[in-house]
Formats: sequence, structure tokens, C-alpha cells
Amino acid sequence: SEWNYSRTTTHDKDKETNVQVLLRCRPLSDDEQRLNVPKVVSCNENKREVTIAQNVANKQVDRVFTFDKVFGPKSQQRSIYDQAISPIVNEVLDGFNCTVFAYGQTGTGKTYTMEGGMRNKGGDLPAEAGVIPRAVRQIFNILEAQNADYSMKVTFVELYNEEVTDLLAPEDNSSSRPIEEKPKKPITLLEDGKGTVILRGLEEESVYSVNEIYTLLERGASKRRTADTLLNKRSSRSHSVFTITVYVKETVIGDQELIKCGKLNLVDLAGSENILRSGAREGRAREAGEINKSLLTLGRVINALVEHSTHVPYRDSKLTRILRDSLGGKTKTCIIATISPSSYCLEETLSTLDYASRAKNIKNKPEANQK
Ligand code: ADP
Ligand code: ZZD
Repeated sequence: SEWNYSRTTTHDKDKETNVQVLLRCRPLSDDEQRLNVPKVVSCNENKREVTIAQNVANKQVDRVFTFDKVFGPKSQQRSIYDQAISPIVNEVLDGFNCTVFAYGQTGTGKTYTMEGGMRNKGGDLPAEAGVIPRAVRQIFNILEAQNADYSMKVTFVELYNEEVTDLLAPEDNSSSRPIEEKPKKPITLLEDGKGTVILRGLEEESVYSVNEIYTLLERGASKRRTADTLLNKRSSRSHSVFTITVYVKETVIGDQELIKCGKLNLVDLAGSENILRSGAREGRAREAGEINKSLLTLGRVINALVEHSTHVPYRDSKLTRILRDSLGGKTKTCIIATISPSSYCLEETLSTLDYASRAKNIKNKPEANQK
């Protein structure tokens, strides 16, 4: 292109910011309500506190956790977006790289939060639309309102068993074999000189309208559903990463034109229960190990950063290689931890709350690509 490459400025270096950690508790489902499932979680949004009622040896022992924001069971998709994600999208348009992770047990609302559901078709966004469609719409709205000269690229990948799948690759209908047996175009990780990982073989789709993105989202969601049917509950053991990269042409005095570039990674992690069950079982030991390698390594990276260890094991998994800059790097990062209010999930809930509390101590040094 005729545009100059964006460059890094130095004046905003050394400004450390903690990873922002939000907590969202889903409501009891209709079934759970019918069955009178006991609740052990209470959320105080104003105090940003989550309290877990625990009964230990017939004594009521409460545990209280504090987060940057707390969203209780009644919280709407729109309010989470407006309060927590919209400011992040503005940072992306200011030239920062930002990442939002959803972390939690399967069934607690990671996908609901990141993607959401769709009831009414066409027209406006449904009330259940999650972070991804809302972020896409906001980015287009702002750039169109500014009459900006911009371009936008999106990628959507799934990481399963340490293998990267392109969820946006066009459907191959020439073969009737199931997806698992199809020779996939391999996507490999490639490091550039500066330690940034590039996904080689991945199609970057340029998009020009909200509707175009929705077509791509539909393709991605349907591809994942196919994989899910073929391999039971694959999606609870896989990570999905949706990335929007925005380039905005800035008019600069003189004959120089500069491009402001920002990137937003929206990550739906594998169910956190997969960490605890990572012990290799049955004849699928290697597969089990591989499935959980990225999630295990993510936990180890967080621990190493929090404990200021000299060695941070980024290189041990694909997920941590791809998202390295989001963990202790120059990207602004937000983690949304999701939990269930049910007493049956107590153990997993405490484990998620501990994990999320630890992540609050990670420090990044956000740096704009260009200002
Ligand atoms: P996960 O991705 O963590 O496995 P899902 O997003 O699939 O969980 O959510 C599990 C179920 O709970 C889905 O049917 C989803 O629609 C519902 N759900 C999750 N969070 C909420 C919420 N905050 N409000 C209403 N329904 C929710
Ligand atoms: N969570 C749904 C998809 C699923 O698991 O199938 S909801 C949003 C982000 C990324 C991919 C899909 C979507 C989703 C959607 C549903 C059906 C067809 C296309 C896209 C969605 C939901 C609300 C608004 C826009 C897109």
C-alpha cells in the first residue's frame, strides 16, 4: 500500500497498568430454578464484591473477592458492553492493542458474554448480542461518524489440541468426508524479528460493512458447530480468538501520511474445568495433554508474571505464544471471569475466583502503535 507503516512512539512508555479483571455471575437457568438449586454467590456491584457462602464443618464461612467491576445475575449484555468494553474499543481506535479474555467453567456464560445469542434476525442488534458484534458495530459507527479513511481486517481462529483452525476459511463442499478428516491448510506460528507471532496461512478478511462481518461471523459460528457435532463438546475444550485490526489514515501536516493502527483480540477460552482434569486418562493421554497445554500454560504464565519469575513460559503453548503481548506486554488486557451461582459449582467457582484474583496483579505497559 502507499501508506506508511505505523511506528511506535516512546513518550507513553513505562506507564504500567494492571490487567483489568471483571466478574460476571450468570443467573440460574429455568431448569435450575425449577429444581430449586441453592445459590452460594451474591454480588454487590457497587462495592465490586462477590461473596461466596460456604459451609465448613457446619459453620458459615463467607469468602469475599473484589474485582475491578462486578456484574450480577441481572446484568444485561448492553450494560457490560457500555461499562467495560466500550472504553476498550475507544483505546483500539486511539492506536492501542487490546485483548479481552473470557475465563471460567463451561456453562457459566463465556460464549454468551463474548458472542451472545441471536433471536431476532436482521436489522438492529439483538439485546442478547455479546461483545464481538457490539464491538464491530461500535468501531464502524465511530469511524463512519468521523468520516475516517480506514480499513479493517478480521480473523477468527480456533485452537484445539494445539492446532489452529481458520474459522473463516471458505467452506469446502467438494468433499463429503467429515471436517476432521479433511486435509486442512495448516496454520503455523511464525515469529517476526520483534517477537510478535504471525499466523502463517491464515486468511485475513478485509471488511467494509457491519453486514459483511456478520456474514463472516455466521460462517465461523457454523464451522464451529460442525466441528462440535463431530467431536462432542469440542468447543468447551477449545479456545477461540476473534481479532479486529483497524487502520486509520491520519492526515499529517507536510507530505507525510501516517497510519494509526489498533488491534482488538476477543478470546473465548476453553472451560477452566479442563485444567483440573488435565491428568492424562485412558488411551488418549497425549491428546488430553495437548488439549490442555494452552490452558495450563496460560495459568503458568500468569503465575510467573505475578511472582516476577525470571522465566515466563510463553513459548510452551500456542495460545500463550499468540497472546504473549497481552500478558505482561504492551497490550491493554481485560479478563472477564464467569461463574455460576449454583452450589453445585462451588469448587469450580472458587477456583475461578482465585485465578481471577491472581490475574489482577499482572502489569502491562500499554503503548500506542502511533499517536
Ligand atoms: P460457556 O461458554 O461458558 O460454556 P455459555 O455461554 O454456553 O457458557 O452459557 C451456557 C448457557 O447459559 C447458555 O444457554 C447461555 O445462553 C446461558 N447464559 C449464560 N450466561 C447468561 C446470562 N448472563 N444471562 C442469561 N443466560 C445466560
Ligand atoms: N454464540 C452463537 C453465535 C454460537 O455459538 O453459535 S452468536 C457472534 C460472534 C461470533 C460469532 C457469531 C456470533 C452470533 C451469530 C449467531 C448466528 C449467526 C451469526 C452470528 C451473533 C449474535 C448476535 C449478533 C451478531 C452475531
